[in-house]
Amino acid sequence: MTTVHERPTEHVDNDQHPVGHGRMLRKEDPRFIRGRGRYTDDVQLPGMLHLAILRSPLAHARIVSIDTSAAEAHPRVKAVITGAALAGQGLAWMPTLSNDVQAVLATDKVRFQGQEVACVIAEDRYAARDALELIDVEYEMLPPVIDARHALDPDAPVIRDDLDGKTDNHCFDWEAGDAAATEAVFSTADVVVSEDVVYPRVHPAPMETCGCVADFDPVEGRLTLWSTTQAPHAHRTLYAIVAGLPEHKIRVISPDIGGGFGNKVPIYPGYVCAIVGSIVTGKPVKWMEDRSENLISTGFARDYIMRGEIAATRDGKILAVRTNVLADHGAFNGTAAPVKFPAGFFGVFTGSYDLQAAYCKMTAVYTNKAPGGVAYACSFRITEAVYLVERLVSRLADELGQDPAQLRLDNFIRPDQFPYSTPTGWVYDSGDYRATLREAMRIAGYDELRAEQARRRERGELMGIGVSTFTEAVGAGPRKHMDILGLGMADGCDLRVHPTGKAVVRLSVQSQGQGHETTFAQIVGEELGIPPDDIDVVHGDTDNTPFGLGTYGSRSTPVSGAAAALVARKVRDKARIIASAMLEVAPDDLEWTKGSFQVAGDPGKAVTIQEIAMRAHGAGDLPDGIEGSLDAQITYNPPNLTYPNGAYICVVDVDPGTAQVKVRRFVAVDDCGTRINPMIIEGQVHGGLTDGLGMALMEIIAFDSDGNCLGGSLMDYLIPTALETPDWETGYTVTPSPHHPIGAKGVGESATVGSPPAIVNAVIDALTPFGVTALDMPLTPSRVWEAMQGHATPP
Ligand code: MCN
Ligand code: CUM
Repeated sequence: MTTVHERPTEHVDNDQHPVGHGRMLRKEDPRFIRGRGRYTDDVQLPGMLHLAILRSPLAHARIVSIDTSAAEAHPRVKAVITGAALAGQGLAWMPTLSNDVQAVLATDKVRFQGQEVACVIAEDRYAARDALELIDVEYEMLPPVIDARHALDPDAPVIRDDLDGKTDNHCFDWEAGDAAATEAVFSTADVVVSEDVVYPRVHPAPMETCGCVADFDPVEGRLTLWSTTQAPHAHRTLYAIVAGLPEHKIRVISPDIGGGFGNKVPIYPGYVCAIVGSIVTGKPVKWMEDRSENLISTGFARDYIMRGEIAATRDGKILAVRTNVLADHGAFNGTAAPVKFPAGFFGVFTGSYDLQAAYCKMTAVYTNKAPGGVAYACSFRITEAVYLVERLVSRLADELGQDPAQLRLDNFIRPDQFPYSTPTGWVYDSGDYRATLREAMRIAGYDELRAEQARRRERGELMGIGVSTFTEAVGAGPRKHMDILGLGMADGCDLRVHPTGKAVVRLSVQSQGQGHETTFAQIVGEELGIPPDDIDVVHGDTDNTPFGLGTYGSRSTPVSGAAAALVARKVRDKARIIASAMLEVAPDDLEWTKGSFQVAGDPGKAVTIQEIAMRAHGAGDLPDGIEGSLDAQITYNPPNLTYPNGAYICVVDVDPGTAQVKVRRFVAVDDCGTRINPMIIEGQVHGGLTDGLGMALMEIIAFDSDGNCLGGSLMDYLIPTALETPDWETGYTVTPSPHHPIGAKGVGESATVGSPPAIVNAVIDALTPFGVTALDMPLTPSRVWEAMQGHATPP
């Protein structure tokens, strides 16, 4: 049972003014609950073959030779493909979403354990796997670079010697803010607190692993690809460029997806191998990775080593934040981030605070680990930024002897300061941060919790209270600032209204579990007065949806949600003209009440949207300029991102004997502007909080010094179960986005961003009697125990 406290006083209550049926049950759930979902692995085509990938057992090694003859002789094997074979077609390397290149199949060297070396295509999945054992690869081991801190050492082996003239493991530098102005503030500040913070490498570990079915029709020259992708249109364009096929000959279908969490944004070598395999064999080819392959080779998240500093006055006015980051990008820069944002949106590390100055310097390096970096509900690296600043602010509160909630209340950007320009160049749209934190404090009973903590400390019990507050920047993005590989980040939306008034809306984003088939029907239903059940949502198929950049960075509601509202308004404008002809009055004399136009002052004279739709398709003349339908299409280019915020309070108990951390209570108050479906929002928040709990307490992709991945199964890579997960308590405030047509902001990643610092702050608070001031995730019993003994172990 989850307690849901939600009755803020000073804000609109979205449960009373829902968007198109508010808390309606999810339209997609009947098919999921009854086992009728259709996932990539459910696709079965006549004559379909199966592909398996041979992966490197070593983190860094030169390939001396590959002998595939025994595998080729296997009676059920149809083809064996190596990097050398791909190189002949110019396909051994592919572009990544960050303007780097990545090996499809290794030709020269392997650069991380689990890297793709060769693939087998066979009549069934088992034969393909068996034949992998028959491939003989001779490697010459090279010393690996595992610790990013040593990647730039002068004697470090060069990982990317494939890049022209590359003599080190430097990937990129990035900076934001004003170094001199920040130094000026720091040099005169009363108090400066600094901390080294590691956000370890974690993995999104979606329930469904990655895979695809490639079907190349040599007669039509047409490729159909069912694939686990969060961005089918962007992927299609990339395939078109790489394969030299025209886009209209490529159809990418992203069917039901069992969780993405950013893991399904990159293009993986397996997709390319399956496409090549289908072209080579003339048959459809399926590739589905297993759990270990997913964990060791696909897009990871985080891996930031950060040094943070915060400057303040003695009485608690926060003045500036400064940070230096070492980013571990693995062997290839496979991050998916807008081109001008190589560090994602880490630039929002100034948090929700009104600062005089801020500066960040970042160095990204290559290491012998899997590529990726942007995944796991990260809001493009805002997770790392929020974690850093929220650790610093709590640390500062300790240093000043102030309450961490009060220090935040005193330093927030005030409502009258919006739109607020941050020292690192973002323009926050709206928020009432104090109201949000006060609501969290009210639900938690903050003052009583502090009193209880004092009583328990007397008794030697280790109770901790952690606070975190955050501002996210979601909804990438204005196309003049943001693109991925040159593709501007706008979204299309098509709306068709059938003669009987039923509608179909086609989106360029698609759901991996977020409930788009419901919420987008609600948006259109609200705008047109059509019941959401009468509106079908089509997504995830490039042949049947308008171009757009896909679902990640919680951009669907901010960008495509706006597109859906505006395309519906376009339909309504057309409907008004037809209604004016039907009612024989001027269009301006009509009033729109949800679902119908009526003559002003004469409510008896009205036509419903369904009647208008029938008229639009009916016999006889239509008003000038109206074609025979209500259909409309738009492309929406957002003027700014949206900036949701939240305030989280966590209560933990640490067992003094075993150092086990138990999250006793967790209060999350989120503000995502206008709330479309409060039930879906709660689901998103519950899931995100559980992600955050996992990262804070147990998840880590670790490596030994040889580069062996120690997190290659769910026995080693721990994720939370119902046993560790507390009853989440959620609440909300509503500060609509001023530039979004319905005032909605994104929410899909908020809780993952905001919860880890609340939990870590709570554990450090609990350990105050031991003088612990810093501790890195994951807070496993052994690590907490070490801290209690006075020495923290580095991750
Ligand atoms: N919503 C709403 N009112 C708002 C904001 C959102 O009702 N004011 C609803 C939306 O209509 C949508 C859902 O909440 O149904 C999430 O919306 P949004 O915040 O726009 O995020 P996206 O739809 O773009 O989803 C992406 C986001 C990301 S980037 C990750 S990572 C993540 C997340 O969603 N992956 C998920 N949540 C996930 N949830 C599931 N079940 N599976 C994933 O893979
Ligand atoms: Cu960064 S995980 Mo989501 O953006 O798909």
